Amino acid sequence: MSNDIEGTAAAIRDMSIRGAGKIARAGSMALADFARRYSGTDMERFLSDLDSAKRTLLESRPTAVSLWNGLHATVRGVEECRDTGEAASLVIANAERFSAQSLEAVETIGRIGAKRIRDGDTVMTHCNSSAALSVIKTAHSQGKDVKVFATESRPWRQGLLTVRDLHQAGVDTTLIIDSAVRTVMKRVDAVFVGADTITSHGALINKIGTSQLALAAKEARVQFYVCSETYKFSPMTIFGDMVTIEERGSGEMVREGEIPEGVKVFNPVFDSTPTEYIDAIITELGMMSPGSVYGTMVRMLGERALRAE
Ligand code: RUB
Repeated sequence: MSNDIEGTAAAIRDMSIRGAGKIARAGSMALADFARRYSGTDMERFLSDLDSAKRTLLESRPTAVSLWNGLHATVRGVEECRDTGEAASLVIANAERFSAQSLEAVETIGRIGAKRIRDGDTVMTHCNSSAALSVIKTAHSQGKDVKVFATESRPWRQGLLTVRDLHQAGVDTTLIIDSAVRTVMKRVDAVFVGADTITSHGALINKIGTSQLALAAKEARVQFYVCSETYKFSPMTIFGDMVTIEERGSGEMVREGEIPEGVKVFNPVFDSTPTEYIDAIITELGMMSPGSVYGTMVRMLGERALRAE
């Protein structure tokens, strides 16, 4: 297995590369790199090596379907190639296309979502989502006066990345602890969060605590928007598969010796927000209701692909 595949998988696992969009692009580019360096000529061997590279990357983190979709988009059509040269070129072209479209989607989501921010609005965001930040930064760059409350997002504290990014863009930003969400929600006009996975019935899987923001927003009658590229829609959920919620180590929550031996630590890092808490999903194809996710996926995949499953 190439070092780049192992290296990228390790970087995703230890979260040096993180965020659903970024891990999908990094995985896809790692496959392109693998294809670029491939020197063998045996097609069967190439396909099996490519498949194990894909599996190694997929095993790095289990929750974000963006990784699965990105890797599958990267290897699409490779089995029909006549030789390893053609197959490698296809993998490279697929990866470049996926990456470019993925970055373009984040920009489009920014333009669409920014229309939901009025001059003088205060918004809240959670964790660190490129898609959600694209919305906020676009609104700011259009000259709107927008204030942001950003959650710390324990235990990994991705909120610190968010406040640095927003501050650098010149946005008026306030960091809050996760447990301040309900108190602060009274001052908020809209919530914008990202997505790791959207199920076929429109539920959102995102950073742990997202569902608490949604609940507090509903209670305070604050709009709750999900910013999600369509490659975060999960085809597997159409066939009844459940989304695996990643659990990470106790070391992210407590240091050695900080709690008595025998006390257990539970660290799930994503949660599920039911559809009834979501006002709209902002995608590169436009704003849609959670109820439109299934139809959109069927159109994107083609009904024939679904029946073949
Ligand atoms: C990141 C997270 C982000 C989504 C969307 O979790 O939950 O909200 O991945 O991000 P982690 P983006 O830090 O554990 O990866 O919009 O950048 O794809």
